[in-house]
Amino acid sequence: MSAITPSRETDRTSPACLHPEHETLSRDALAGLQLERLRATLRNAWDHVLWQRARLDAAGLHPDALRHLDDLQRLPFMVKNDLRDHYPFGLFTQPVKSLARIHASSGTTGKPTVVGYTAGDLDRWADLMARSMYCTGVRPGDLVHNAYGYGLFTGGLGAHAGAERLGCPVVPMSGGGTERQIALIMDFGPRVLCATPSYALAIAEVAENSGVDLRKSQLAVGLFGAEPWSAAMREEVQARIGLKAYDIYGLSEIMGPGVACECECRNGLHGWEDHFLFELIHPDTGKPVAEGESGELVITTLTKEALPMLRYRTRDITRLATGRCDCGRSHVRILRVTGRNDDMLIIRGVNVYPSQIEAVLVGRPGLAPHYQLVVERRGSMDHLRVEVEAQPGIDAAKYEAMAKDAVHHVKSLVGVTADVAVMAPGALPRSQGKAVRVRDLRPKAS
Ligand code: DLL
Repeated sequence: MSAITPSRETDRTSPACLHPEHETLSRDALAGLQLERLRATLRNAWDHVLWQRARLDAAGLHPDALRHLDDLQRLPFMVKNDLRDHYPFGLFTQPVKSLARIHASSGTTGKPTVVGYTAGDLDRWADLMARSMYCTGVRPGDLVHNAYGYGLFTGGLGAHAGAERLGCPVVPMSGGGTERQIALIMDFGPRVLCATPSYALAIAEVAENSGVDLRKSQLAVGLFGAEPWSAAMREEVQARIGLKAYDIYGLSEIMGPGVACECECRNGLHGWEDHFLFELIHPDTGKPVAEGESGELVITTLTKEALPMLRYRTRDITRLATGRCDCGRSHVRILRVTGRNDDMLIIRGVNVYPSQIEAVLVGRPGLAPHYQLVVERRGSMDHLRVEVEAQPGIDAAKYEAMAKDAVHHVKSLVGVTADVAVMAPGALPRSQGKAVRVRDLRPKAS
């Protein structure tokens, strides 16, 4: 078992809550732990949720019959609609009165998806968030400025509990009130910023417009997630705030933030395999994809008590990398999540994710990293218009030439034909949480 590389001279022994011994387990030992935990999870689901029992029985997967991790592949996937169909608490293993907390997704259409946690679930979540923070270089005592939204969204409370668990004081800002956020960052001197990448950028912009240089603040580490963001966006946010930005992933159905997180090597996000089983499937066939290929992430919880999720289709598209990371951790690496299946646009037969367009636009001379994609139906064809802002101070007479240049790069790098409109600074809405990247003006199918 190799040790995890310490990052700073001041590094302290990792707090016990992180279970560092689990992070470096050999693959065999990890598989043994997963099998034991999977059995307990199936048992919990079979005993307490009739719907799960019926599914497990139909698949011949009585908890005692589970011999290998691969046996789980006999079980059909779970999807978001399964949660909606059992709204609000139908898939919980315990009555609500014995739970410690409820969260719900912000679902833009239909009923929200509701998730529940026992006190033990919250405890493990805090541990995993603390572990995620630790592996980005956050250490006990570091002041954490938490600008993820508090409430039904899991970002705020999830990051909050993780920071406290690690022994970090937290400034519980939530999203919004951007001027105030900036003032407190400058006055309190936090070392760590938690926010969506788009809100981090909005904070940077407001600071610049009011003459505040965030690069002179104490901020050194950013834990950014909850939405797709490109490598170009990472460069942009790092340069403008003056910190090192790390990608953190999670979803409420599975837990919340801290399902996976980058370490200081930034070689992919370590998916915490002592608590989750990760599979990658072809979104159309449901068959596993080969290592290195892109596919949809499917997650099974191994330690969730209140709401065990078995083979949950996240809709998130990514690639997986196995093999021990330079940091010493053995857990699988989830490469950047490029987008959700649901967000994929098909423009004249070409599949496009907003983050691919972002990767082309962000950093192009004269363009600001604020954009939206507008999808319209023209005749029988879908049409894409990219609206992107110019940087402040650029002569509007140049917008047209900049737009032409962007059309060319979008076509050659993403392979899709789009109109591009370069707009004046401030023309597009700013995010305080998850950015809205697509305005879909196509008629809704009835
Ligand atoms: O967004 C949890 C979270 C909070 C993660 C704070 C990280 C930081 P939900 O609101 O349930 O939970 O949304 C989950 O957001 O299925 C992805 O599509 C997307 N997402 C989350 N993290 C990332 C990321 C939280 N790092 C959905 N990169 C997921 C890309 C992400 N997409």
